[in-house]
Amino acid sequence: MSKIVQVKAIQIFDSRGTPTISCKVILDNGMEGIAMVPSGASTGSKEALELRDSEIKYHGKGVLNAVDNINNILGPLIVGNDPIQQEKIDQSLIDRDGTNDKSQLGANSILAISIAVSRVAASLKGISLHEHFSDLYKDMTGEKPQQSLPMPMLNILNGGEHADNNIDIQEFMIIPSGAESFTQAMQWSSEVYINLKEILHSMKLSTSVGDEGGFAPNLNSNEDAIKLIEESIIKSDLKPGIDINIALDCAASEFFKNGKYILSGEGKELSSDEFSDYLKNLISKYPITSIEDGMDENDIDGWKLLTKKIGNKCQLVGDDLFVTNKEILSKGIKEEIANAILIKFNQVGSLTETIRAIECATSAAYKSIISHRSGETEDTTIADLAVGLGVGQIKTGAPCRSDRVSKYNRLLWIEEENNKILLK
Ligand code: 2PG
Ligand code: MG
Repeated sequence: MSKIVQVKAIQIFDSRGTPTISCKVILDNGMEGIAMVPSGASTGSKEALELRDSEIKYHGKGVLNAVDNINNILGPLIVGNDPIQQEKIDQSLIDRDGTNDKSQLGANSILAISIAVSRVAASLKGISLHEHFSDLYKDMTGEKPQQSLPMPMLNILNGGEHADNNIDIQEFMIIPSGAESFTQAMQWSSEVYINLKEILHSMKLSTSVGDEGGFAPNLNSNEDAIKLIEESIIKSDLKPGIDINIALDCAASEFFKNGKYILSGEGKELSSDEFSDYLKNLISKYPITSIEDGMDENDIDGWKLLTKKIGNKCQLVGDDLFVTNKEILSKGIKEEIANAILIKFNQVGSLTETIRAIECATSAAYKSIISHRSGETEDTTIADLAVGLGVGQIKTGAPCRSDRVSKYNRLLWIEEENNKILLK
């Protein structure tokens, strides 16, 4: 048995230039696992706490206290443990923090260790990280998942909190559903992305990009964004609704004020009923097969309405709604709201709890989508998580910018090296 001998963290930077944590777990045989923690901009209010220093330095966003918590408290706590015992290690970190939302020592500190432990455990076993995740799921649930390449959801037009334009919906994604391999899915997506750039350029619209690598032009309405995407699919000699579908992340909590959905870009103030009709109208006109956070995270009646109206025709994904939290998801399942969950491990703050949320979704026939955050690093762990657990879907931004393509590039290698792991 190999043991953890040292856990070491430093402060690094994410794709927005904001500090985040990098953590190394080192074994007695010299092996190392390294992890970097992502960070969101449109966060759910029930997410586990991301510990930030409240000093003037780094605009109050330093993570030096969280780094200290790793180096001085949490790291020493797990020295001597076998890294294969992920659940046991995660539980001891959670217990040492002792709060429900990890606010004592920080979800970012706990997650950094949790991921680094999994990475070094895979090296120790001499297997790929996705294989290791598949084993972990089996150890925790008794069921070995069928590994698969996930269908990518690529955010090619950014609005909301992720861009400085006037578009209220946060993400306009393409899903290359008709592709037969991950490589083909990425080829089509990159062609659509470049064609969208050419169309925007020819219309004299901005081609600079938002936080997730998608373009961020000013447009008259959300519907105009969808029309431009449809046009760029056609310009790529692909068929909207057959080769490529469209997905939205409304991130509706960001524009829900005093009981109304305020679409300031198009001068509309809508009730829950009206906004659910607005979305229903969009899916009837365009090949939209997935809508995330179509309602505010606390507008449960709105969610019920939306699910009743379009839940049988469209994937309805809870992100801010469920925050990768098994308990919150279970409640939502009972209330029959949404039919899918977005999985972001930093929303809950450990690998074990992330896997439990996925298991809970699967057992209720809710779909899971593994997701990046808008603030990312070159860490590619989510690519392996999507494959190892065979969840079938990943969203990790545009096919542009290293923080986004690093995940897609990892998946291209997994496809190349595993001819038995197919696109789901
Ligand atoms: C989302 C995410 C990722 P953020 O809302 O789904 O796209 O954004 O990380 O800012 O919460
Ligand atoms: Mg979201």
